[in-house]
Amino acid sequence: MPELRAVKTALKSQVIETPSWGYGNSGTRFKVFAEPGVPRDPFEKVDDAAQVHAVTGVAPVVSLHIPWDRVEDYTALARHAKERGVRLGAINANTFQDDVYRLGSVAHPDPKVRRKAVDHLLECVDIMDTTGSRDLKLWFADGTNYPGQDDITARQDRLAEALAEVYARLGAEQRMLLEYKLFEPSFYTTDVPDWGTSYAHCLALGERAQVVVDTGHHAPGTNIEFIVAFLLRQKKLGGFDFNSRFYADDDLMAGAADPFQLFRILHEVAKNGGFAPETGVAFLLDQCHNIEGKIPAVIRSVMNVQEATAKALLVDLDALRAAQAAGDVLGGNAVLMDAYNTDVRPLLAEVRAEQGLDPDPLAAYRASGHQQRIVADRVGGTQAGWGA
Ligand code: AOS
Ligand code: ZN
Ligand code: ZN
Repeated sequence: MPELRAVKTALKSQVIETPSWGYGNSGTRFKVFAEPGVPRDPFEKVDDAAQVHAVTGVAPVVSLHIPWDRVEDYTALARHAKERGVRLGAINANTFQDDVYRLGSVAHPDPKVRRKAVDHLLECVDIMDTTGSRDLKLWFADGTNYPGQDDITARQDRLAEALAEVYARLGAEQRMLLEYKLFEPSFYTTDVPDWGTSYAHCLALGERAQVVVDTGHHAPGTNIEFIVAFLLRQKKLGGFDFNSRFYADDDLMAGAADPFQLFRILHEVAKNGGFAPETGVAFLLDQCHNIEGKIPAVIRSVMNVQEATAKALLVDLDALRAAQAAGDVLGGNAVLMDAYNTDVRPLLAEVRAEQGLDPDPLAAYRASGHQQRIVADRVGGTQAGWGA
């Protein structure tokens, strides 16, 4: 059995990065329901992220999205984060919301549009230099809607050229994380549709280019844990965008739709050393909270990731390997299910108490008075997400 003290230590040192855009208003293309008290600027988003960290103890990093989080002075924003007990994490680029990107960004047929897109990515690296961020996170909406609209191979060439220019600009400690997505907003071809395409580009670029697995970006039934295991083995797993999906890129709370899938994914991470900081796997949330309270939803998501992590760390790997070596199919499966079926909530409550935290982060947040304060103080919050 895994040693309980080691499990607790691993749980205490877990780092979950929360997304600035998860704290703002968002919605579907049908309606954005505004929530009172949402942040009016990136400083207030950082304030909300700090609240999540204050009650969970494992969310000390907030990732930014440029231009949604564009500020005059990034040093001031980084300092503000530090004062609040958190730090700035991945810089997410945005090459999808300007009119010129109708036919794509880095893979656009027009070199002038490609230049604008690459310049934006280079600007994001400048920002990373100031904020001390390690990761440039790239997701491209690029693709086509109709057969014949553009040349698939030429688009790959343009994409590769753009990525190479940006990769060359990275500092020695910085990484490029390339996200893939099956479809949407392009419906016929997407230029980075799957982990294989992302992996191939990252391989060509170099060791500081790695793949991001957004759990919502796959076809139904895809075995995501296989992808995770494969990428870890190849040292190409840069990180996760955690969220839940029922149908497409739903961006619901991580661990809500399929906690068993999250456990299976994190089991591969645990088994293959992915929680060790030196492996560099970033554990981000990429979520939008359309109808639920935003800060409590982020807290719940962090707790869901913690619960799945605890279960993954409780897998008896010795027993698992023994069963596998003996060809004991049901035995191996039982080892995994035993861990998954363990109620880890008392363990996590204990871990939090040992960290000087309230065992119940949601109750702690409710008692903090932060929600009442922001509703009273903040008027005219910003809309996070598409089109913001
Ligand atoms: C888009 O579908 C991707 O999941 C992005 O990672 C995300 O939603 C956001 O744009 C951050 O870049
Ligand atoms: Zn994502
Ligand atoms: Zn997405």
